[in-house]
Amino acid sequence: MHRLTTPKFRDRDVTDEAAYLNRRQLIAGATAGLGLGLAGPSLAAPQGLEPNTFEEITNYNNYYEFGTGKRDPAENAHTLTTSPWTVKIDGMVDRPGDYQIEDIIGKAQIEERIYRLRCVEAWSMVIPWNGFTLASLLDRVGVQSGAKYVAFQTLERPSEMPGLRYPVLRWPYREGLRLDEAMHPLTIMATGLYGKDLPNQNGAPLRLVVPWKYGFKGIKSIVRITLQADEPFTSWNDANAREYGFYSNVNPRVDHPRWSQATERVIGSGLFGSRRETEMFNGYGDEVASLYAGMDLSENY
Ligand SMILES: Nc1nc2c(c(=O)[nH]1)N[C@H]1C(S)=C(S)[C@@H](COP(=O)(O)O)O[C@H]1N2
Ligand SMILES: [Mo]
Repeated sequence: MHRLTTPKFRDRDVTDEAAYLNRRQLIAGATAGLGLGLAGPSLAAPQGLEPNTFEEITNYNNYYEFGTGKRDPAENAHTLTTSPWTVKIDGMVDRPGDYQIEDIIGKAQIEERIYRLRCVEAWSMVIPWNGFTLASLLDRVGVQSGAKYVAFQTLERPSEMPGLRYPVLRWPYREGLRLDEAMHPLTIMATGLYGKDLPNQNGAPLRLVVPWKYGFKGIKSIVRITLQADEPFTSWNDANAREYGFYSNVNPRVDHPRWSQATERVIGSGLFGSRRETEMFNGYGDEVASLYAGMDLSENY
């Protein structure tokens, strides 16, 4: 079981680093000896995750409201006004309303979570997020019994988001989760990374992180959360349903129609070179596989 919180990662020193390298070598050696290779069970769950640098995490982004280039969000997102910021929480909840971001974050229990991020484009990073569980926010507003899904919406502000001029997606960017996925303890609302406020290009002031799903499910700069009975409209599914399913769980055995999902390019210089094998549920299968028991994951991609 990997660690959910890693309070020591920020003051990790040379000794920790050496111990970490040693452990990785031992694991690699053991699995090689058994003929299991890198996909062997010892490496199945993410452990000893080595975070990407702050530079990498904040300069290689997807945030199409600011342009489709990987550098566009870092160059353009500084124009985004993130204060004041209101999140409308509505639909099937006991306490709907327009919540101020200070109120949401102020009452939340902020934790650190080091998670893999696997983009559907077959690249990956490791990001040390700060945030709180979505479940804690949903508990606070009171989910009603008929609610089965959670819908999320990003800000749509053309004056500050140059990418909205291009009809790449049907704006605003929208995403959604099944209620049990939303309530899962691994699902967080991120408010920061590396102990700093979330940079705009990473989705300030509030973005979703669902580590076992492709990165596009992690909707940025959220202004609305709606509890509802029906499966939500989601932007990428709308743009191309065959390529982007509602579930979009990371799955090395279900290829994108235009490329393989078996491996991923590691941003930065990884210990084992620049590619690694993609893991089922991005390595979080022990925690989340039961959510999909009995489902055909190539049908429900
Ligand atoms: N509103 C919005 N959210 C978004 C996106 C986007 O274009 N717009 N891109 C998604 C994709 S494809 C990925 S891989 C992640 C990237 O998050 P990061 O830039 O913080 O690494 O954000 C996701 N959330
Ligand atoms: Mo992505």
